[in-house]
Amino acid sequence: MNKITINEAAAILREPGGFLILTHRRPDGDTLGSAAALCSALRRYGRAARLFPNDGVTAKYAAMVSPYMDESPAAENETVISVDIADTGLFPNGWNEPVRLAIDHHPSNSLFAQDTLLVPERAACGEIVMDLIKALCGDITSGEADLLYTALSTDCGCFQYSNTDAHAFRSAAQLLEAGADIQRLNKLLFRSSSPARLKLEGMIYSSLRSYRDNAVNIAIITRDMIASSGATEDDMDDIASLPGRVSGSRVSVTIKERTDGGSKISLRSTAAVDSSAICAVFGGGGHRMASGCEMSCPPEEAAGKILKEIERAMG
Ligand SMILES: [Mn+2]
Repeated sequence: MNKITINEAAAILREPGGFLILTHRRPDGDTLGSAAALCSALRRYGRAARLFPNDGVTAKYAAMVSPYMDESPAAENETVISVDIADTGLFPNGWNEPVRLAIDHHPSNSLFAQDTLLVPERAACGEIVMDLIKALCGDITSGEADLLYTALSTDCGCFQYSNTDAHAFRSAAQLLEAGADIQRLNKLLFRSSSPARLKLEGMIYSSLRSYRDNAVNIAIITRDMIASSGATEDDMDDIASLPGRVSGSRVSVTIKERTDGGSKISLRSTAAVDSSAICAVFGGGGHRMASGCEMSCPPEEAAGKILKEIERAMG
């Protein structure tokens, strides 16, 4: 209910007893890196701390969180802290209890916790946790720097998304000075993919359809392509950004065949084209530059329908 300051949040961390830290459903680098770094700092401070188990941790992040998530017995009187969780609907599977302190950067945070440290201008929750760790311990270890760099760099797309600001670069500089191994982490997080993902990307690129001098690009991902590449849900991360990589692309469409044969459609566009208005024609919606809709027809037919609306919108 209550919004609190960084010093008030640090005071909660100094309270006696153990700490249990929650990460959000379908966890990303920000929630996992922030939670693990906070857990490490609390242990350095002399507190029993652990991460609540999250069944959605992907292979990329398993090694960095396992020292904090596994083999960590429950302590007495645990204070529950959530990181990077905007609402109770995003709690990890198996958690339905109240939260003492929420640490978050989502402007939409519903203030579900007893106290909330909310800093919406931060690109990543990891930057808020970094300030908290400095308040609690006075410094950041190289292991914590690795975890916080993971949090920050993944939430701003390796300093490429529009949320990347001067503060994000300053945070990154501090983490580098604290010993973050950015060569290893950048390779792990941004410059490596599973063979299945690469195989699927190859199929997507080689079957891409381009219109209007490459201004409109449509990718179709069939169930056959997914099966023959061996790709799993873990391999589908940010797949909707692929057709927009064609130089000169203004509207890009990714159509994924659903298990029932229907189509799930993602649209990305430059600010000049309102992609949410195009998706609204088919009962979908979203943001001006990123939106989505569903159709019960197969992908080929869906491609024709969406192309017609894109042509109309572009004039
Ligand atoms: Mn985040």
